[in-house]
Amino acid sequence: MEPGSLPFGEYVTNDKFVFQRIEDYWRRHAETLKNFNEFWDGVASELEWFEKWKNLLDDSNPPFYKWFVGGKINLSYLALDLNVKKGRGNKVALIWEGEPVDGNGMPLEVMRYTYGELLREVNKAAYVLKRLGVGKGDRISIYLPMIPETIIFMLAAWRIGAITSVVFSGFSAEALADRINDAGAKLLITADGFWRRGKIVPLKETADKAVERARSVEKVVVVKRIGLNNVPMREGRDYWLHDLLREVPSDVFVEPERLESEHPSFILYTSGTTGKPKGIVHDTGGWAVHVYATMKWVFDIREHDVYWCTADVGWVTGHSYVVLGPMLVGATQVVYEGAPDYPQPDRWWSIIERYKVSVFYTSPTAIRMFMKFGEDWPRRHDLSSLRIIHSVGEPINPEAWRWTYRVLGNEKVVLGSTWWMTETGGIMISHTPGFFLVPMKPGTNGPPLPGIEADIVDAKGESVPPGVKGYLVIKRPWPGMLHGIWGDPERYKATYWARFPGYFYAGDFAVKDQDGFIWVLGRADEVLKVAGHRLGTYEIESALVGHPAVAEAAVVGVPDPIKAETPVAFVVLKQGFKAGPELREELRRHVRNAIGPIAEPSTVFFVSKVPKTRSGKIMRRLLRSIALNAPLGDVSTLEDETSVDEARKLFEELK
Ligand code: 6R9
Repeated sequence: MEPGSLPFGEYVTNDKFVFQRIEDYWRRHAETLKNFNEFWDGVASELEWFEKWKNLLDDSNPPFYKWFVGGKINLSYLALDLNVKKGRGNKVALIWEGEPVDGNGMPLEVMRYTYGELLREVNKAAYVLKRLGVGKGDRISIYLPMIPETIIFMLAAWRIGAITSVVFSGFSAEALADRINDAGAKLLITADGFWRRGKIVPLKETADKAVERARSVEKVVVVKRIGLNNVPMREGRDYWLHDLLREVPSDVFVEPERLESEHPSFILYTSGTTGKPKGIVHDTGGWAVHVYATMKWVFDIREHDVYWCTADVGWVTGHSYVVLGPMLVGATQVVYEGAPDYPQPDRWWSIIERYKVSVFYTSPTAIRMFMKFGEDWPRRHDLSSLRIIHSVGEPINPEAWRWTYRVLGNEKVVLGSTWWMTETGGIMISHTPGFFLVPMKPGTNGPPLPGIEADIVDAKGESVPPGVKGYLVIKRPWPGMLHGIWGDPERYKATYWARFPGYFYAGDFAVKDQDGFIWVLGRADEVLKVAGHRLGTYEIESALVGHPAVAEAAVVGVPDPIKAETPVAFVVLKQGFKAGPELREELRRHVRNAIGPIAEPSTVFFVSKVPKTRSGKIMRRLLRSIALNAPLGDVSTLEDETSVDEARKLFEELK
């Protein structure tokens, strides 16, 4: 979406919801900002605290803000004990479906956990963690697929005040080792393997390679997901979870720790523009308040809803809106193992039909893939239970919005695109059917949430008028905000708070429309969103340079019809190495092994130079133009124009 002339986007409403006037939303929104402290105080008071906070927001040492100072809280208590106390002990909290199916396409493994059962499982897991020597403030790395144990161990860790560092199960051994080392995790939890598209992914093998390089790990807990034979277990270091559980008293109760609001609950590594991924740190109380509020406002969860967020727990969406969010509001949720298009492109639609999913949270990439498969697949299923659908991870193009609204939503749903990021901890800009719903527009993110002050500014930090593209900033602290980068306070300041002093810099380009709705256009920096997954070009370049044949590498993102963006690499070889299809494949494989399949460049171009500015910076804009065969624009700062011509020539030949 490029901002054209105003107004952009038609209004869409339907008679299933009450759509209110946009002016009235802004009036309510202004009140929340005017009475900022009272507003968030009221929201936070809906949660149960062991001790109430003394100071709602300590902003005496910006940007090191502290929320709900003096408050004591526990996420596992809120997610489980409290629901049981409120009479939801027999309500299903989690429906899990494995990938393998029978001859009729029905899942062979379905597990249901009530809130009562989940509380028992989490107590057992917390007991296991304690027995293994894990305590408050210790970091544990979790390298697990989408299975109930992943959720159980995250909640168990938060019960005892341990800090989780979940690493996406699609990441490589190297990426896992880096994250373990940075966090200084003493325990790793992994599984023998998992199913994806009919194949077993042998996770423990990869975990073992990582642990060889991860000095801090003392013990490894292995979940038997598949029942693989010959899983190498190292005596004294590796433990099967089922063996550990055998020693746990069946009625064990582990007292939830009364944690300070600012106690870190998780570290999640995410890509930036330079260097290795940053460990984004989130607190306990502020995160809980933000996630709880957005579950109500954005997803409008009611007692009988069945909620399904398709994100993997390896990403922030899985943290906030799979593990914690649904449980804070006592919802029933679906979690699945596998892939959207396996064994057939209607796996998701069969899940929605089978469990009568009513609130659905997914990604534009998935939607675009389903559009390609055609309407027949969803039409074979009864999707009439759906009432709210939101997407996340990247901009949703208006065509994908319209397809979803018509084909999945039967024009009777609220359909939005929620903007937020790992750093924000929770949704920041969205339509809010559970608060105050304004008309939809295909492709917009909508207005900032209540209590959130977002704006779009120019390079000087001045607010820009509607229709003008600028940088998205958050002008005030918010409860779910990050609490720094693990072990690197200077980088925290420099990355987020230095560009526009006093404002949080998101790194996105955005534009406002005439109604004040925000349309996020994409990253303003060298961060890629490949199928919604966040990757730094720098990370991929480092991986390439790690190959013996590569002298220099430049990576750019180019548009892709399904994944939104895909990495393309330009590589300068060392002397003595010969460019060719074999080396190209080897380099792609090399990146796959170094980071993970999501980072694999779609193409590698061999060039003799990488275009650079006179000050030595790679001219990515130029490479992108070359890869897209678009006009080059201003090349006056180029050090050596021949490299542009050369890259362009090569691109022409290789297309
Ligand atoms: C939650 C998540 C953050 C980046 C963010 C932006 C993009 C996320 C979006 C969106 C347009 C949306 N992004 N949601 N862009 N519309 N609804 O994705 O976190 O992985 O940290 O990525 O994703 O570019 O800056 P994370």
